[in-house]
Amino acid sequence: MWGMIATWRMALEGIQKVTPILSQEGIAGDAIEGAIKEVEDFPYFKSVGYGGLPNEKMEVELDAAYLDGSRFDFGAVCAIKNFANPISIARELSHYKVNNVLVGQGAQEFARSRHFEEKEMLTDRAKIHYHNRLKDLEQEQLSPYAGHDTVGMVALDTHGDMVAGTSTSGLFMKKPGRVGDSAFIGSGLYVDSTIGGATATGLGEDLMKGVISYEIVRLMKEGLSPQKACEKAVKELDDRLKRTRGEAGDISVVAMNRNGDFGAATNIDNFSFVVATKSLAPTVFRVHPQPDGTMSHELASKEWLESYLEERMKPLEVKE
Ligand code: SD4
Repeated sequence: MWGMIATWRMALEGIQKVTPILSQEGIAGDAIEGAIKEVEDFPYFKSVGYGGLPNEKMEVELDAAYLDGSRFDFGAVCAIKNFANPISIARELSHYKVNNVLVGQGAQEFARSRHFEEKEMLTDRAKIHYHNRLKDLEQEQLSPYAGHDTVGMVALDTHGDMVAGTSTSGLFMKKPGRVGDSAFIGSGLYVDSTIGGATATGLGEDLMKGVISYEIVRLMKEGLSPQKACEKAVKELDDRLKRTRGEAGDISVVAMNRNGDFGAATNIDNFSFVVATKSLAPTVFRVHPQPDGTMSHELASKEWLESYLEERMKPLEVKE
């Protein structure tokens, strides 16, 4: 068996690219790194890698993490600037015994010393988004946190090894130095090859409070299917936050177990995910929460897939 699951439709091309690695008995780590790099390199996905949306000071600061669920190797970079592929740097850091999580300048110095590709990650398109958001904020008092899509993935290879990875520019207009859940083991991602793995996207500040990826893996260990584990973890965190704080941020998750069974759940309307297994070509599903806390997974239509890309690639007008 092999399989791979990822947050959001934007992971489709990356997953399509790496499924041959998994089907030809390659390793999960190479599939995760290869697929996430594909998302990082695509300039129109505005919350991951190149073209990622900047912070308040119009600087692109990126978070990424890599966890090997067999060896329990973990690496992460936080608020790193001007490197093309944070996921590769996180994977490299996972190979060491200590110094596995590096932030800001320390992460950049490490990446430079290992000759990772340096790149100006702020695109002209992202500058227009920044400018327009400032205009919107002036006029409509929009939340600076609206609009964000992190890529998170879990892969299972034919050797039974599992790996998880994340990459994000975090929240648009975040404070410099802000780090979300994506870089934190247990929150943005978790995987144990003897059980399964999970990864999250949404409002990092809230996702962390439920250590949600770990919670999903823990529920799978108790015997829940990936789908039931995702549903239960999302519902409990959403309820808990609403009860105490009156509101819950966006919470969306995907999971896969060691048999290649998968699940996805969300508390929002427009979450999508990509999954591929030995018996399922890379496929995009949209997730619709039901009133009873269960989810329906709808196969994304051709029209929906096309309009997703069109929307992201359409010319941007600079707001006056
Ligand atoms: C963060 N969780 O930095 C990330 C953002 C995200 O979909 O997932 N957006 O809080």
